Amino acid sequence: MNFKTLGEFIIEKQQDFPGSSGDLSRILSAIRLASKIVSQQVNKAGLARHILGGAGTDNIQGEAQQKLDVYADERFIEALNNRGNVCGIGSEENDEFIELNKEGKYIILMDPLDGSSNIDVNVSVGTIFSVFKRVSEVGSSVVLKDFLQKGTEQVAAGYVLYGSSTMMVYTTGNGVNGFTYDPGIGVFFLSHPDMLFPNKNKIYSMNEGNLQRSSKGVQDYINYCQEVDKKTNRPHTGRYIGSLVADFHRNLIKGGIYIYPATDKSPKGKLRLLYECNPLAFLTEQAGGKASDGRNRIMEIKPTELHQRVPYFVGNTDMVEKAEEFIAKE
Ligand code: P6P
Repeated sequence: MNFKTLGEFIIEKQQDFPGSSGDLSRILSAIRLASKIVSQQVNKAGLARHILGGAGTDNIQGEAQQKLDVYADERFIEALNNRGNVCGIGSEENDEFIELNKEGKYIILMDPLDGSSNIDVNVSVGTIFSVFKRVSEVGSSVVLKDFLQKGTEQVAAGYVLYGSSTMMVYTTGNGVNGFTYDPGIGVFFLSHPDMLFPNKNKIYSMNEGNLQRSSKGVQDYINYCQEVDKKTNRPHTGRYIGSLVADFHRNLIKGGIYIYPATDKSPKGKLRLLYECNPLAFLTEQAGGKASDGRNRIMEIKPTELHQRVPYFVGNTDMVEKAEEFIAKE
C-alpha cells in the first residue's frame, strides 16, 4: 500500500514546525476519529431507524434537528474535549458556545452535519470545521470574542464529506490535501494531494428557485452563465445538490462557483459566516480560488454574532470576480 495515511501526514507536517506543541495535530486527530464514527452512522442511516427522523428539537435557526445532527455534534464535541487542548466550541447545533478546558489554547467552530435534511433522501452530507487560537488568556473561561475572529486568523479549516466514499479535506495554511477513508481498515489515505481549483469545466451552483428573489446583479450573472458563447466556453453547466459540502467539493475538483445570495426571504443570505463560509473560504484561497459576499473578501469580514449569515460567492477566482462585476453594476 503506497498511499500515505492521514495520521502519517499529520505527523509529517508537524515535523515541518520543530518545537511545535503538537496541539493542532491532536485536534486534527480528534476530528479524524469523530468523522469515522459519524461516517459509520451516516452510511447506515437508511437502516438505522433509531437515528433517522427528527430529534424533536430545533436549532437556533429554527430548523428541525435530525437525530444525526445531534449525534454528530455530540461525537465531535466528545472527541475534541478528550484531547484537553480545546477551550471552547461554537456549533450550528448549539445556541451558545460550549466551554471545554480552560487550559486549552484553541477554539473550534463547526457545522457538525451540514445538509442533514438530505439524509432521508440518501444525498451526501458533510461536517465543516474551523480552528483558531484563543485570544483570551489561557486558564480563563473562553469568551465570545474568542469565536468572533476574522477568517484570516484561522489556523486550520476543512470538511468531511460523507458521500459515495468518506473524504476529509483540510488546510493548515500550506495548501489543501484530501484523504479518502477505507472503512475496511478504518484508515484515511492521501488520495488528493495539493488540491487546486482547475481552470476548466465551469459549473455554477445556485438554487435557481431563488433567482427572482435575488438582486439584478445575481440574475444578470446567472443569465451570463447560461448564454451561448463558444469563445468563453458558455453556457456553463448548472449543478446544485443542495448540500454545501457536496457542491463545494465537486466544484473544487471540476472547477466552478457556488452562490447563496441575499434574497428577499434571507436578506443576509442563508449560510453562516463562522462555521460554513470562513472555513470553506480558507480552503478556497489555499486552492487558488476566491470567496466573497459579492463585494468583500469573506475572510476580512469582522464577525458580530456566533450564527450570523452572509451572502456567499465561492469558487474559481475568474467566476467569482465576474459575479462581483455584475453586482457592482446593479
Ligand atoms: P436551499 C443545507 O441546509 C444548506 O445549509 C447547505 O448545505 C445547502 O447548500 C443550502 O443550505 C441549501 O439551501 O435554500 O437551496 O435548500
